[in-house]
Amino acid sequence: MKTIDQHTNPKENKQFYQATGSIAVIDALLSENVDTIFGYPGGAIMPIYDALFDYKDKLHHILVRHEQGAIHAAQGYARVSGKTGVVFATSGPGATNLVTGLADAMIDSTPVVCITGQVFAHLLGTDAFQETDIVNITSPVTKWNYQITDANEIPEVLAKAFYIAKSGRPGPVLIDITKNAQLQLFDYNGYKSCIHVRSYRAKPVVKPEYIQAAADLINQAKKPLVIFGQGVILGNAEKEFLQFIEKASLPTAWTIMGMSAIPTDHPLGVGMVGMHGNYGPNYLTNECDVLIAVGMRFDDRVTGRLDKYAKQAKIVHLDIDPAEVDKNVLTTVPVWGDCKETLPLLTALLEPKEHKAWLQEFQDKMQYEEEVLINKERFPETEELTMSEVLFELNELTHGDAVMVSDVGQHQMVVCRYSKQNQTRSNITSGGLGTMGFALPAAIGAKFGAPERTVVAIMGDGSAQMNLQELGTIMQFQPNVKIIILNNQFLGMVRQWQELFHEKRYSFTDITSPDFVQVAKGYHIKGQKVAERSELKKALAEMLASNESYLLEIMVAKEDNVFPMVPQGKGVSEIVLSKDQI
Ligand SMILES: Cc1ncc(C[n+]2csc(CCOP(=O)(O)OP(=O)(O)O)c2C)c(N)n1
Repeated sequence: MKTIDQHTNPKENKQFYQATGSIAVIDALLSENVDTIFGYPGGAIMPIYDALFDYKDKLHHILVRHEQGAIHAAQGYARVSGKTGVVFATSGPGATNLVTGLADAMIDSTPVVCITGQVFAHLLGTDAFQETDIVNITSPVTKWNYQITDANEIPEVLAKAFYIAKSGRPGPVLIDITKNAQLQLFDYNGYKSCIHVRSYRAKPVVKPEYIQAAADLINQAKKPLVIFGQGVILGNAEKEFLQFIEKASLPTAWTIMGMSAIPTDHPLGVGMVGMHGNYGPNYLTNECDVLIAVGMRFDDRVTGRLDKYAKQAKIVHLDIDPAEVDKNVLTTVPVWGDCKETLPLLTALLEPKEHKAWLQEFQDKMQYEEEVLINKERFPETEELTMSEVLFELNELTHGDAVMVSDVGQHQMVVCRYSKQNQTRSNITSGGLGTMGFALPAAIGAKFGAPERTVVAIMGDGSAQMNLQELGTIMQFQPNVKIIILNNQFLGMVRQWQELFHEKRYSFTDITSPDFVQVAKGYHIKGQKVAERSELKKALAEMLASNESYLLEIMVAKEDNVFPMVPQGKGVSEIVLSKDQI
C-alpha cells in the first residue's frame, strides 16, 4: 500500500493524483485535524488499517477490547474536548457492536464519526461472510449514515460526515465503506471540508421578535426559573449563559447533561432537576411564573408527569433543534437558534433584577433538603460506608477539578447529586440512554481528550462488569484513569425500585462479582479494596496521587436508597425525600 507522500503530491500543481480510497480516508482525518481514533480491525476494514500503519505518528489509534468500548471512548473524548470522536470498526459484528454507542451518542447529542468496513460491493446482499446491513440497522440511531461503494465518493462524503456530526445539534454519523472502495485507485484531487449541505440547515434562523417577546416575559417575571441542559456546553456558550443569568439574578437549575456548564457552587445555582435531583428546583418548577429552558429537551426524567408539569408557568424555550420545541412541553415563546447567538441578544434586553425573596425560597428548600437528607448522607451513622460519603471525601481531595465519568444506576445519581464541579465538561455520563458499561471506556476516551485533567470513573459493581475488558486498553495504552467501583453487591437502582414498588421482591438483582482488585492486578493495574470508613480518605488520596491508573473497590451498604425521588407517574412537586413519603 502506498502512502499519500509516495503518491504524486497534491501541492505539486497537479489537478489530481492517484490514491486509494483508504489513503483518501486517512487524508480526510488528517485534514479534519483528527488526532485520536478508537477502533478495532477486521477483514473488511483491513485496507484502511494498512493505510493507517504509515500514519501512526499523526493519528493515534487506541486499540480497544470491544467495539462498544471504542464508541463510548470516542464519546468520552468528544464530551471533554469538544472535538469529534472517531471510530473504526469492521463489518458484521464489529459494526453491530457499535449500535448501543450510536444510540447513546444520538440521544446525548455527541459528535462522533464511525467508519465501518463493509464486504466487497459485488457481494452486497449475498449474505457474505460478516455482511450486515449496518446502514439500515443504524438509521434510527445516527444523525446521518451512508454507504460508499466507489472511492470517488470518499472525500466528499467524509467531509459531509464531519460537518453533519459537529454542526447544529451534534450527533453520530456512520460511514460504511465497501472493501473494493478502500482498495480502489482513483483520481484524488484533495480534501475540501464541507460548510454546507443542501437540504440540511444546521441552525435555525434567529427571530428577533421572539427574543424581544422572551425578554418581555423575563422582565415581567416575579418568579423566573432557568433550567439548562447540555446545549449550553455544546454551544460553547458557558460565558454567555453566565452573563444571562447574572444580569437578572435568575435562579438556575441544571439537568444531568447540563451539569458543570456553570460551577456547581455558583450562587445562582439552585441544583439539579430530575427524578433524583434536588428538592427545591423540582418542587418550585410548579411555582415559577416563567420557566426558561436553555438547551434542554424536557426529558421525562426531568418533567415527571407531563400534565402536572409547570402548568402555571409561561415557557420560554431556547434550542438549536426546532424539533425539540413544543415536543413535550408547549412553549409560550420559542427562541430557535444557537444559544451562543441567542443568549447575548436576550441578555442585552434584560432589566437587571435581584429576585431576592424568590431566591430565598430555593435556599430555604435547600436547607430543608440538607437537614432531612444531605447531612445524614454527609455524616452517616451506619456502620457500612455509603456511596454519598465517598463523593463528599472525593470532593475534598479533587477540589471539584476532576472530570467525573459515571456509569448508570444509584452511583450515577449520587455522583450527579454530590460531586463538586468547577469546570465545564466535567460531568460525563450516559444521560438519555442510561447505558450501563459506559463509564470505563468513556473515561479512557476522556483522558485522551483532556490529558491534563484528572479523570475519575465511578461505577457500580454491575456496570463495571459490562465493559470490564477495557482494562486491557488501559494496560496497553496507559491513560492515567482513576477507577472507583462502588460495590453494593446489587444492581442497586433496580433493587431500589423492587424495594419501593415491587414489595421487595428482589428478582435477579443480587449480583456476584469477581475480586475487582485481583482482576485489575491481572491487567497490571494497581488497586486496593476498602470497606472501613477509617481507610477511605487515605485510599482515595493514594489513588489520586498515583501517577498511573488505579482501581479502588469500595464496599458500600447493600440496601441504601437514593433520595429525593420523583416517583414514576408523579408530578415534580410530588418529590419525596424518604421511603415513608411514598
Ligand atoms: C445496558 C443496560 N442494561 C440494563 C440496564 C437497567 N439498569 C439500570 S440501573 C441498573 C443497575 C445498575 O447496577 P450497578 O451498576 O451495580 O449500580 P448501582 O445501581 O448498584 O449503583 C440496571 C440493571 C441499563 N441501564 N443498561
